[in-house]
This record gives sequence, structure tokens and C-alpha cells, in this order.
Amino acid sequence: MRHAMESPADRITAELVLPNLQTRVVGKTLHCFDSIDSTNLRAKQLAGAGAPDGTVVAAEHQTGGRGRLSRAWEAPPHSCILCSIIFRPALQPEDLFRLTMMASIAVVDALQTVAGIRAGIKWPNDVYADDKKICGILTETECTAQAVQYAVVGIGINVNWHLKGHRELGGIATSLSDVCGSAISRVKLFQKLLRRLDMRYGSLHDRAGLNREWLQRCMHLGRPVRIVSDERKALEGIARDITEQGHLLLESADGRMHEIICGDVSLRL
Ligand code: BT5
Repeated sequence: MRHAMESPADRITAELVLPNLQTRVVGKTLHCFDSIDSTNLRAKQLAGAGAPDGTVVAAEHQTGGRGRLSRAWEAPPHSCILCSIIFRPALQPEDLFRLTMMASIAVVDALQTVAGIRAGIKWPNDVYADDKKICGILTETECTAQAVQYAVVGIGINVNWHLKGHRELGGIATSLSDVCGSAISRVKLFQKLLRRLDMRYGSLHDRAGLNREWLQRCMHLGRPVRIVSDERKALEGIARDITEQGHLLLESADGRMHEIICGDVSLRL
């Protein structure tokens, strides 16, 4: 199926993406696929086989794109950014959420620079624009007791996809073309994303700096939110802060502060 905004000059291929990329680590090795089950799955296989830090897997289409908790990630062919980056950071396993924070910041900044839109981060792993989800991030890790073997950060950004009126996702999701009213170059956006990730990866150990940058882009800081867990328990309060390990600090009506660990919860605005 050919997508309305698809352009052969805007394919995510190594030939179009690599020239002038000029990154230090991220994208030095780039694998591009026309169709694949899931870029995260392929990146994990490559990482297990020893692929270097910063290796990127990208696809024009996924037949089994995944979100958290085995949810599905949808995207028509040739319309979105679908990629996964292998990281081998010198971090303790409990600090790995910092990679998701770093990726969210990089996405918000790339959207701002390439499309001129102001997006916001929704804890733990979403980026929103116009109060709808425009990007989801799935970080999967392989650790031994004390050390991180690798982490795979999967990023899906809705770019040139008309989502208004979409049967399942129209009410909750949006795309860059819906927000901007015109098609956006996926190649330019992807290059900018990889450069931003590369830059941020270099300063991953600046904990205070990363937290500050994340909070500056967070869309629900100081706003009432509802935390919903798998067991359908809900906790309401005001989102106050984020810890250095990425746990959300939520103040409930009785003034108590709750530290919410990501994983099996999601935040509703
Ligand atoms: C996420 O999960 O938001 C993480 C999504 C990560 C996708 C990327 S694409 C490249 C890489 N390879 C993969 O296989 N995955 C990563 P979660 O928070 O669980 O949200 C999933 C939910 O978002 C679904 O249950 C739908 O309700 C909704 N959803 C599905 N596709 C969407 C889309 N394109 N845009 C917005 N929402 C979507």
C-alpha cells in the first residue's frame, strides 16, 4: 500500500541518512530495513551478537512493532520514524531509566528544530503534542547482577500519517503532519534525532543536568495526574518532581509524597 505522503526521496536508507551525519557514537553503524518484525527485536539480537555501542536499526515498516507490556505499536509503511539504538552505557542497572529520559529530550528537541513544534514529555516514556501521543519509547535491557550488558532504546515517531479520524488511534495519537499541516522530511528528522541522541549520550552522567532538561520539557509538572497500575489501582495527585533514577514524585491531596517507580504503571492527565 502506498501512503499518500510517501516520497522515494525521503526513505530512511543508509545512503540518505549517513552523509554529513557527523556523530561520535550514535549511528556509526546503521542497519536499515524495508520491512522487519520489530527494530527492538532485531537490535537485541545484534546486541547479543556483540554489535557496538551506538548501533542503530531502522525500518520503513514493522510487522510486529511493540510497546510496553506486549502492546502493539502501529505505523503504516514509509510514514514514520521507527528505530532502535543499542547502548552500552557505564551505568548501574537501577540508573537505566536515564536512557529513556535522554531519548525523550532528544525527541522533543528534534521535533522543535525540524518541525518547529513544541512537544512535551509525559512520564515515563511518551512524547505528546497537542495533548496527543506523537512518540513512544520502549527501552529494553540485558543486565547481569551488577552490570549492564546493553540497553536497546526503541523510538517510534508519527511523522507523515493522517491520524485525525483514525478508528483506534485518532482520539489518543497525533502525527507531525497533523500538527504542522504539511509533510515533514523523515530523513532530516531522523538525522537530527541521531545527532541529538549522540550529544546527550555524551553527557549522560550529568545527573542534575539531565533531570533539569527533562523537567523543562515535562508536560505535567505541577499538574494533577492519575497513576494507573496493572491491578487497576489508581493514585491521584500533583506531579512534583522526578528522582535521579527517573521515579515520579507525586503529592496526594493529604500532602504525602509518593515515589512512583515506572514499569507497571501509566500516567493519565
Ligand atoms: C510505547 O509503548 O509507547 C513504546 C512504543 C515504542 C515503539 C518503537 S517503534 C521502534 C521500536 N521497535 C518496536 O517494536 N518498538 C519500538 P506503550 O506506552 O505501551 O504504548 C503503546 C500503546 O500506544 C498502544 O497500546 C496503543 O494504544 C498506542 N499506540 C499504538 N501505536 C501508536 C502510535 N503510532 N502512536 C500513538 N499511540 C500508539
